[in-house]
Amino acid sequence: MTIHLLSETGRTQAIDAHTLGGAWLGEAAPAHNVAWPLQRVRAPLLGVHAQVPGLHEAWCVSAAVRSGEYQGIAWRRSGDVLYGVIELDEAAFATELVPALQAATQAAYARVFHLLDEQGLPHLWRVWNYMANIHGDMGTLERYRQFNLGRGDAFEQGERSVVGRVPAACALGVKSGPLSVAFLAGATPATPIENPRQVSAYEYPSDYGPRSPTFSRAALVYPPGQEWLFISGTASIVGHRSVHTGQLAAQCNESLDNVEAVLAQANQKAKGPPFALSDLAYRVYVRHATDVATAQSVLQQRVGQAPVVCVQADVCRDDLLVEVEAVGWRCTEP
Ligand code: 3EB
Repeated sequence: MTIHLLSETGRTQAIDAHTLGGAWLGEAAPAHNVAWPLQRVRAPLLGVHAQVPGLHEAWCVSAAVRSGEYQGIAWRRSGDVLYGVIELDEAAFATELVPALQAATQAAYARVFHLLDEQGLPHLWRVWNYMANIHGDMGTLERYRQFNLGRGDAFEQGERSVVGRVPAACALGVKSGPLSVAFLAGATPATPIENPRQVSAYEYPSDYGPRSPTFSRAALVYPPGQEWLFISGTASIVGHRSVHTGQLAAQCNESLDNVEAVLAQANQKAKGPPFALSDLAYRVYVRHATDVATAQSVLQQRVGQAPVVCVQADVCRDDLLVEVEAVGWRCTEP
């Protein structure tokens, strides 16, 4: 498995035939349809990539792929790895009992778990979550907290643990659009990694919502002959508290201190030689588009020539200005 960043014109039929799935980053809709499951990340591209209408991040494989559709999930699998995308219109889930976003989230994850069980690939490795208006309903129950209720319930009903062995993830707010969940899953469990500088998200106190978020700080996963490291969305949080409120550069550095700490933990469990910060590929979410130059320069100073894509999105706590996620990979067999 490899990951490719492609402009629309960089795509070819040969690439399409070997793509498990991927994301389209950018505010504009992609000009062409693709046959593979595609998550639209409706977030403006910033910085060095701002000139192109959008970018594909594609997960490519060498073996044959098989495609399917299950209750709104577009999926492809190759061997024992599956990538899927589900986008749900919240309005279709409105009831009087629970908020629509909570119900939609629960339905999305219930369908994902059902598909994965049916396909014999029950282990979620990495999940990408996007939703509109993430800080909405602050007066009652903030929408991100509604999302956490739906996700946690679905994990339990799908007979998945909500602590310990949970997937790497991110959860961001975008301006508009459906609830969008993309995922990579496999036949073998991921090795979850936590950050000693932070309280595990699944143990956050109830100050952050009635149900703690269901994700690990990182996950090591093992497609045949490979080792992949997925570092979850990582922000300026120490313990369980947000730090450096209102200070962008300090939040960037704290986020990278956290990425570094997660990397150190991962390297203790990794099979191959240690991953360095400069070995990873990064996606950075900045709340304010005007912050991108500072964020990009702080980041690039610490990660060197590593690829960085910056987009505008809302980090799930309203006092956080930036969030950094990363992925690393290598072959473990010649
Ligand atoms: C944090 O550390 C920042 O709810 O899936 C990061 C990664 C965050 C994933 C999620 C949330 C999620 O709490 C927010």
